[in-house]
Amino acid sequence: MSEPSHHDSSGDQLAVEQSKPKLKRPPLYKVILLNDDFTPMDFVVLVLRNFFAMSEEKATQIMLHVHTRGIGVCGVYSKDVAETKVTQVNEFSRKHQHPLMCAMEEA
Ligand code: TYC
Repeated sequence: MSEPSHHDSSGDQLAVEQSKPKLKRPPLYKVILLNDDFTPMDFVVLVLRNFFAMSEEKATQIMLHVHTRGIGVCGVYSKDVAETKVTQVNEFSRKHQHPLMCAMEEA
């Protein structure tokens, strides 16, 4: 940014720093599921339907993607919403004694 010079009442020069407009959008986060060898496929589909509002078809497609590729994206959210989903899914999985892992990463 430029640094225009100003004069005060005594005539001395003052350097006035212009503030930069700070307009960055808040970051978004991908909520991801990780594959494991133990969680039943039906349970993963239930999680995707209940916590990510997916149809049976979409949930099955994402579950199979994670099963074959090892990782997959459930959705993209603000930081707060992503953190809540990760906590809810992991608590739900532990409650049902499954090792399913849900995590988040910046989109
Ligand atoms: N690999 C699991 C099985 O064969 C199914 C599974 C899919 C587990 C996706 C986790 O995120 C996952 N039962």
